[in-house]
Amino acid sequence: MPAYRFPVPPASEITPKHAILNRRAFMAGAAGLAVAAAGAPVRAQAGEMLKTVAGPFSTDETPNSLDDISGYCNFYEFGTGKGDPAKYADKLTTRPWTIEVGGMVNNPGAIDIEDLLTQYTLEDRIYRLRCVEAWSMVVPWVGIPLSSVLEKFDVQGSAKYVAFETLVRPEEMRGQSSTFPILPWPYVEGLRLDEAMHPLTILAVGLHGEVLPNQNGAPVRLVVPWKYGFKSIKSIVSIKFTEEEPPATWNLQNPREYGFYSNVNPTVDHPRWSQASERRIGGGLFSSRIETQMFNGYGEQVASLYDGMDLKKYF
Ligand SMILES: Nc1nc2c(c(=O)[nH]1)N[C@H]1C(S)=C(S)[C@@H](COP(=O)(O)O)O[C@H]1N2
Ligand SMILES: [Mo]
Repeated sequence: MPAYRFPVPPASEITPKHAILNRRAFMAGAAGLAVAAAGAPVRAQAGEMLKTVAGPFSTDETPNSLDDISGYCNFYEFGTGKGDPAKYADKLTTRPWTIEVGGMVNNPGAIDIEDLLTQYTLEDRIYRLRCVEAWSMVVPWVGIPLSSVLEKFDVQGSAKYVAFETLVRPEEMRGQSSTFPILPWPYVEGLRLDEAMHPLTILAVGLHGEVLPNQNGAPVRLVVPWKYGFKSIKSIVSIKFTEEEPPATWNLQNPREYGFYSNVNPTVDHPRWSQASERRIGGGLFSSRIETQMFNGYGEQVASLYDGMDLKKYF
């Protein structure tokens, strides 16, 4: 693989300060309505509107509602049930928050969440999210290309991978305090350098135009739309450049069922179920079954990253 060269964003794409409009008063009214609707999920700390611009690569499919996206989650730090994150993630303190950046870089340092929100252009990116469990959603993320955030750390030429880690804080993450942990903590993930720097790959700080609900990975999570959902690690506190392939939680837990690459691929089944189709969340009992697309529909952008690779072997 050739050494990666960072694209330099034109100055016009860098906005000095982003106003974050406070929508608390409006949301206070909306929250009243949400409580009235029986069973509506709690949206922890959402309510602040982010200033965004339209980003590239959005699908024109209809996005799922904020209630669907924040009510049906995988975030095992808060439990294994799809409703557990919505119930328990409000315990998570998301300020102050920094991501340490290190490993094979010439300028190690940190990313502060306030800087992410104020010093970068926040883009709307409507992406399909395909979970490995064969359900999917359409999520209107608010995010920043990961490559533009990592550029200033000056990656060394011999780096080949990027390793990510989630917060460990059992006092606030009840799934981490259980005697028999369901996963080894911290939750970790990794990407090849060219995958991490691909323009589709974003750090998400919001969805539906608002600050990210805690259960969706506040204050900042990765989104890699052509891979199964579990690669999109939540509540990130560390990013490291490495020469060796980094560990990935589901691959550690069961390497036969979850590979390092985990590209969405309808022709490579999970050992226990088919990956050929998916259930689109939403519409209650009538949620529809649709065909899964190669690379989750992003083949035009990413297929060339895997030229010459046997995707049955590197699943
Ligand atoms: N830290 C952490 N990140 C995580 C997970 C998790 O359990 N812990 N679950 C993953 C899985 S399996 C999926 S499908 C997506 C779900 O994201 P969403 O709940 O925002 O839809 O988050 C991924 N990121
Ligand atoms: Mo998933």
